[in-house]
Amino acid sequence: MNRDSVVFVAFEQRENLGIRYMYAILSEAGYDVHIIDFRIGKSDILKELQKLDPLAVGFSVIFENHLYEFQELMEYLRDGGIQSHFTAGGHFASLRPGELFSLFPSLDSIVRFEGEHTILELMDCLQKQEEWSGIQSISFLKEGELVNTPLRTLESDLDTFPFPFRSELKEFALGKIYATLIAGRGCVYNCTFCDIRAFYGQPPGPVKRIRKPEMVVKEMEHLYREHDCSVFLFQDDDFPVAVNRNRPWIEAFCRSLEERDLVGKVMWKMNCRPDEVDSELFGLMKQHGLFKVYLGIENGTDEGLARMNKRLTVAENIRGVEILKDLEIAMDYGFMLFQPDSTYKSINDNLAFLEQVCGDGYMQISFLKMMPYLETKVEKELRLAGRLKGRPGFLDYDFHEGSMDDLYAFVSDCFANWFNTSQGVTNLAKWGVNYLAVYTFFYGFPEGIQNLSEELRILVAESNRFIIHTMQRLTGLFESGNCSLKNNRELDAIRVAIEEKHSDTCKGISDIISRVGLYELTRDLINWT
Ligand code: B12
Ligand code: SF4
Repeated sequence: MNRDSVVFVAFEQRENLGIRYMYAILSEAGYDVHIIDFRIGKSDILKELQKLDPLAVGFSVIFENHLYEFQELMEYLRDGGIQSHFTAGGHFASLRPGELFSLFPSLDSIVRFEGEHTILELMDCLQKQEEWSGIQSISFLKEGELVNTPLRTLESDLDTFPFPFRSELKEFALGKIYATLIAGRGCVYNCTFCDIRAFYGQPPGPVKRIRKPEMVVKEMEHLYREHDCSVFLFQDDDFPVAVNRNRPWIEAFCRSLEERDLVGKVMWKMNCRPDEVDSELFGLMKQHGLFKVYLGIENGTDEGLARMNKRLTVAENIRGVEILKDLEIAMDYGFMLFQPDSTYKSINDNLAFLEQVCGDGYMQISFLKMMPYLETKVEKELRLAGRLKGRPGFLDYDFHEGSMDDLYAFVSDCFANWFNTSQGVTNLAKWGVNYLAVYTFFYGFPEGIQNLSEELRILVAESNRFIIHTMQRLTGLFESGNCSLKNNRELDAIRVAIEEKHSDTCKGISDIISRVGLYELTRDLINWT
């Protein structure tokens, strides 16, 4: 066994920053660290582990919906003869260690909540063959009983961690390389559907920590100069932009971008709440590279927002959207049209809201059903009401009205390609916007690009209106109570219309994306003539 080696098995559609922070800490301490993307499949993971024969394997269970794939993988690895210490971390692992042990009996330990300090202590004990059961923030089984050691205080200064480890960075668009990063961890709000507060609120220490702006920019500069990276996607749940609390942070961040000569050279995207959008501050950020904002809009009625404990109003949602449109900053948003207490009226009111904010095609429509993630208020309330169904990782609920379950089943099936696939309209429209944003940021806004931008907006506006009108028709049909899912010609016709519209819109958007790409290829020629 290689006693200096540790391997993380993690979902890495994008860089898994949690793992990469721990990688940096462990390699600074002299460990030989590896990451295996768990999507390569269990037999290749087994082969890799047989080759590396590490002291420990760390499984990153940050998404509930991967639980059973991890379960199968761990059993397969043990059956394949892997003897390493198995540990796990992430949201599910931290919040429900007991359930994780019953699902993954071959686990030796769980590292709860923030992992950097704990994994280092665990590795040091394992390497020196010392007792590790006294380490803080660990769970293990002792004679079949769960032991949770006291939780350690969250690191108050995130800048004491080394920058996360980076391997080969990927292209964003038009040859520009991107990286994900974080400026802070946690959130001061406590929305009923979100598990961030449960995750960062349980251990002692502040629920929200923000890095020093100069250190964030230093990391960006390092990525720009050493990895040729010019697009930055901040993963903070709530980027520090609240005007009353964070103005000095944003000003220092922008100043630092100037001092390090990054203005005009790097563009960045972040996530925040609509009530945090301020025209002056966002104008300043746009001048310093902000090109896109993901807004947690979530709902278009005041009752819905109050039920979610969003501490937001519809008017604030609309104001945030309008400011971003005025500043011509691209936008994306989260929206939960279906919720445990949805009524046909609330769905129709929300559709009217979506039409109001998306009818102009500035952004594409997409929506979800609120899922009861563990340890959220929604999960607890549904459990108490006896409405929770499904197994851990895939918890679900029925609506109050049975016909709404049919409506949701029909909608999620018919729009599955549209909303959820990489080649669906929603994703393509986002990439259309990204391509245009990258082009505009680096090469300007010539007439040809303006025309493509307008074409995209018109196409998205048409497809948005199609969604709204189809949804209004469907809610009417299902609300009437006489709409059966089986042998229903009207529904069949709607399904065909959705497929046709989807296919046409996809073609239109793909064509625009490829024309932006061609434009980039012929850019020098265009400038020349
Ligand atoms: C980036 C991100 C993504 C990226 C994925 C990045 C990747 N790895 O490829 C993308 C955009 C693809 C994504 C998708 C989704 N995401 Co997401 N995502 C995030 C986000 C915003 C940031 C993750 C991050 O970098 N955190 C910062 C690092 C430092 O923290 P960390 O990951 O928690 O890691 C620390 C600890 O957990 C621990 N740890 C973690 N793993 C391990 C492993 C070991 C061995 C140890 C010792 C410790 C340890 O130590 C780390 C360092 O301190 C989180 C929110 C959040 N704040 O975490 C949501 C979050 C993880 N996502 C979430 C969800 C729901 C989704 C989606 C289902 C959304 C959707 N509706 O489609 C999909 C699912 C993806 C899939 N295909 O299955 C939820 C998960 C809820 C849950 N309980 O399952 C979160 C928590 C957001 C939320 N509040 O709802 N996501
Ligand atoms: S939804 Fe956003 S604002 Fe609400 S608690 Fe989660 S991260 Fe914070």
